[in-house]
Amino acid sequence: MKPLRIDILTLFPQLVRAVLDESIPRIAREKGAVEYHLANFRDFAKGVHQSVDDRPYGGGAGMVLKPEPVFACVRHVLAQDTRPAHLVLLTPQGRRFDQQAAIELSGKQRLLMLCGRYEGFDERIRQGFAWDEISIGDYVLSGGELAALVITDAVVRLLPGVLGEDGSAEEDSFNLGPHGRLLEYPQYTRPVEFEGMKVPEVLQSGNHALIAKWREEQARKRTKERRPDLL
Ligand code: 6GU
Repeated sequence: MKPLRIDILTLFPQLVRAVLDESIPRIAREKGAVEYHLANFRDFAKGVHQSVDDRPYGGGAGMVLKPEPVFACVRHVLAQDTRPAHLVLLTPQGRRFDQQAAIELSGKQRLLMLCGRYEGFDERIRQGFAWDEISIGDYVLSGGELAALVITDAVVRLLPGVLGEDGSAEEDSFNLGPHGRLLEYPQYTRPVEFEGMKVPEVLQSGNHALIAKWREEQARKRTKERRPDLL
């Protein structure tokens, strides 16, 4: 299988690179499951100041991302590969990102993510391409970079071979694991007693049927207490 190609268009490629160079995003790349390409749309801005933003028509606070450098950068990046790209625009106005969306995006051949800054995008950026507009939650970030990294992390860990074949991804909270859409059960490792807190006897019993039953009960209890909306 060809690696998933992820293009991230950002004014802060070093910020993005720093995260992709660690932990699971890095391992995913080293295993050949994904390739990352960063582009800075400031490189496509004209004039000595290479401005990427300007004041909003009609007045108001803040600055707006100009269409020209973004269009030029998106077109340049798209032309670097013939695979069809799924275009993601990071914006708090987008559909809410969740595990289902991560699964969906992990099935694409290529993702192109545009990270905005400032108060917004010129509306013609929206109109110019068939964006999948995505938000990672109801709060305001200063730019799309952290959202693009959240999505990248959630997606690449789902790619075949990245987490190993032990079902780690399947058993995570929110994935359709052995207990359905439930939060994870409590986990323990050695020592068997730490500062007076003991590992439950059942987990030391070696009785796999009993352990599975206990874990399912715990997952249900935890979900009921913390996230009843999932039940
Ligand atoms: Cl995708 N972008 C920004 N700027 N803020 C956000 C967001 C995205 N998702 C939640 N808040």
